[in-house]
Amino acid sequence: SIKPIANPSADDASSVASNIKYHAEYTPTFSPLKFDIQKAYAATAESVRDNLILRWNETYKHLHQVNPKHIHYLSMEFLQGRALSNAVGNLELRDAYGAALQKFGYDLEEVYEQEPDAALGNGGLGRLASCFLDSLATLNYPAWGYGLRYKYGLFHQTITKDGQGEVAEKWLELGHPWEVVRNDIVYPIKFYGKTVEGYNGKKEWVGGEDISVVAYDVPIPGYQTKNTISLRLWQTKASAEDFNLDAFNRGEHEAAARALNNAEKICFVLYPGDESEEGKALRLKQQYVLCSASLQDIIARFKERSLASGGKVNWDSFPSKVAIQMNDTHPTLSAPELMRILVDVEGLSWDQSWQITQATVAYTNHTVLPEALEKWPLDIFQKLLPRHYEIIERIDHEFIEQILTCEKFAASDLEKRVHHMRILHNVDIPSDLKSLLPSAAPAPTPAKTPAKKGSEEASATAPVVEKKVEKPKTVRMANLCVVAAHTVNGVAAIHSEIVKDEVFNDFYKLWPHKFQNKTNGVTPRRWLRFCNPELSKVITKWLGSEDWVLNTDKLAGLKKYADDKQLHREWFQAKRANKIKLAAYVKEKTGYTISPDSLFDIQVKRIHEYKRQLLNILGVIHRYKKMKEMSAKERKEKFVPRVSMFGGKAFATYMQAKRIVKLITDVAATVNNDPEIGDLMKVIFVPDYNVSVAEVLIPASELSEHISTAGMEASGTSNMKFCMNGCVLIGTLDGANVEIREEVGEENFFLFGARADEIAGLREERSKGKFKPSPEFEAVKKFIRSGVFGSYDYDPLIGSLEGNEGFGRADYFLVGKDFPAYIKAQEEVDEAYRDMDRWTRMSIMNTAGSPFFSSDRTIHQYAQDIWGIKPHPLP
Ligand code: DL6
Repeated sequence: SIKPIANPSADDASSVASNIKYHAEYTPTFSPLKFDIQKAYAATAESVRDNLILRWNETYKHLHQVNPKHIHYLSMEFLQGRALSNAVGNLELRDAYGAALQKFGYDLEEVYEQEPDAALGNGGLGRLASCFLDSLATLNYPAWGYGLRYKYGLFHQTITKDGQGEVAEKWLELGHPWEVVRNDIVYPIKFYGKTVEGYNGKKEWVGGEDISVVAYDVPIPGYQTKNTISLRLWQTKASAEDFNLDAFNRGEHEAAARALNNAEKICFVLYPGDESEEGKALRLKQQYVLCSASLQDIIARFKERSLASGGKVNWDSFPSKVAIQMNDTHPTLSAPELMRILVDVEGLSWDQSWQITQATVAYTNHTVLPEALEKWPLDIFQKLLPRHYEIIERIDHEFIEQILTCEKFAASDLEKRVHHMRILHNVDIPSDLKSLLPSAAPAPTPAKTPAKKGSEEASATAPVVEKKVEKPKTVRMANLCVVAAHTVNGVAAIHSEIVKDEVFNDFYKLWPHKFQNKTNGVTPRRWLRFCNPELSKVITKWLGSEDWVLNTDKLAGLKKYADDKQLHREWFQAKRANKIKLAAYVKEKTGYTISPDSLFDIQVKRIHEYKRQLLNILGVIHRYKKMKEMSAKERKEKFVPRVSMFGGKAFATYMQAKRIVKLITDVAATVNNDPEIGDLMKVIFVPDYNVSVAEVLIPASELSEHISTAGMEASGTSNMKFCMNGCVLIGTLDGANVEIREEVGEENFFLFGARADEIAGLREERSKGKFKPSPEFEAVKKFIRSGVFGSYDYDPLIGSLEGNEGFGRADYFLVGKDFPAYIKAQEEVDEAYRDMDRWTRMSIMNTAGSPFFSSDRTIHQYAQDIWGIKPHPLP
């Protein structure tokens, strides 16, 4: 609704109000005739940004003077969410801005909601990067975040009767007040072309396609500090010279703008489809843009600061000033790009450059899924980045030599190890290294006696006509990361063990010192204090101060009141207020009515088979089926009223995940309209799950599901957010669940399912047909096939649980195996929820057990153990 402009001058009492007014008048993003809520948002955001820019400049000046070592966090994803509420919160200006907006007739919360999420990420990996920035700023560490500015984000998810649809995310459409375009920070980027030897014997990369990138800076404010750091997002562009005016005037409009379009499309979307060659090349271009632009920027600053402090550039000091963290394998090209700049541009020797590179870069692994460890087809790579290919070829060569001369490996399996560990895959071993292979030893002379026809020997000596199958040649980015990085870390204790014992076991044997664990964390500012003011108030009251926001350890102080009835009442009321808010949100977004008296059971995360949303919905179907078989009285006695909520995006080309979304929405349509069931059961799929939606869902949650096949979820971070907000978890012993359960106490966690060390054996059993599914599991599948939830063809989905022909590996994610244990654990949940005292105690113990999962703890550990950086607060 459009409200008439208030008369700000009449209320111009506070400086905040006058600043908002100033921005409304002098930076008119919208019509000057009205001060509607969108304009109120834009003016408020600009007013807050003024404040940030002041702090930002001071921080930069201070750090420029002191010139300490900085961490540079390179990530293809940053899931920032909304900035206004976070900045107002971190600057502790809530009261001031709330009162100022009241003068204009607006509510601060409503103004917050005008902001679209900066959704430059896919899931946990991107949100982790954003939590890390918040902690880095708050803890006064010198830091930069580097990413890409995707015009259309990942995608906006629509939910219709056909399941998930995808449309472009329009977060930039109305402008984004939180970024400052830095037209003075522009770097050239090259693709394709070839390498030539220059006059001095140096390699030069020439020809090809040239574009530029420009920086967009986003201020990241810390909490209770003036320190404000930068997230620098790169946007690709072509220059005006690349626009072919002659062609345009001839009417060849598309051709005239081709160079512009080619440059700009690199930053259109995150994770463009990569099935086609073009798609693969585009993704690799994106990764190179991120790495090259960031490296050029880091090096420019290093040189500037070295020269400013009076001396000349001392390259050996580079690692004492610069740490680079590669967030997963996407920024792997940082290592060869740093090598290229040092060797080709700065003229350093190969050996010196390699030492500097290795001392600078570190790698975080976020997945054990083999298909997610990136491999680039060698031909595409070589064509697009010819100089980097040469550099990688040399790194690979030196690495093979190291393996072949390493005493840690037995001679008998050296060749296998080389094949497994080297960076270039399915590429011949360089001829000069072949002599180092054990098989290069002269073969024993063959026996002279003629073999008998038909004997084994005969077939062994008969000429074999080998069918040559060309194996795809690839560049394995994870292997390059491990070779180049000084440190490799996993993101939860169990995951880091799997990284050492399985994913990179050979590398671990070679370099045990490289491997570390850094259990993930989440910022308690956004994920408790700001998103859950109701519960925060209660916590602050009982702990006697708000110190816990910075010193999360203090939350443990709640333990001693865990049985206090007064705290129980207040805790329950806070949760209930959040549940009422969520019920209104669900009504608005889905049209379904849910009761705040029900147990709110939530699973929100990317939709993936290993995360097993399928197990959850099969459990829901099992309940529904049981309810339908009972009388009204029986079902009321047996089941606690429950709302099962789901949210998350399925990757656009991941069909099985999209079928899971479709099944959930079909079940919702049936169950929610079944008059016999009423409030005893509701199923909700919350569309377009993102950070802001999470901020409504998580505070209202009572039970949350983290039910991945053990060993497959690297960590999970929503589990930490739920736990902080007093939600009880049901889950497998996977990722950070393991540590959460230890911290909150096993009686406050619903555990079920096979353990990680049992999975391989169970899969083997399954593939040999030895697994006998439970009758309940069979009945649920039959129920779906009977058409209760509509006529959609669920065979490809249900078939995957049975290993039907054409449907891939037989229940690879062991849904059938864990199903009975899951159902039992859910029955325990019902029982516990009937006893509200018990449940509230469990809820309190979850919040009290959450301090370890603050990203402040994680960042301190990275700073000390990996990056070697120290806090530098503004004086
Ligand atoms: O470390 C952040 C986050 C973990 O919490 C999740 O468990 C993990 O799945 C995610 N990893 C990725 C990487 N790609 N894949 N698959 O997103 O990282």
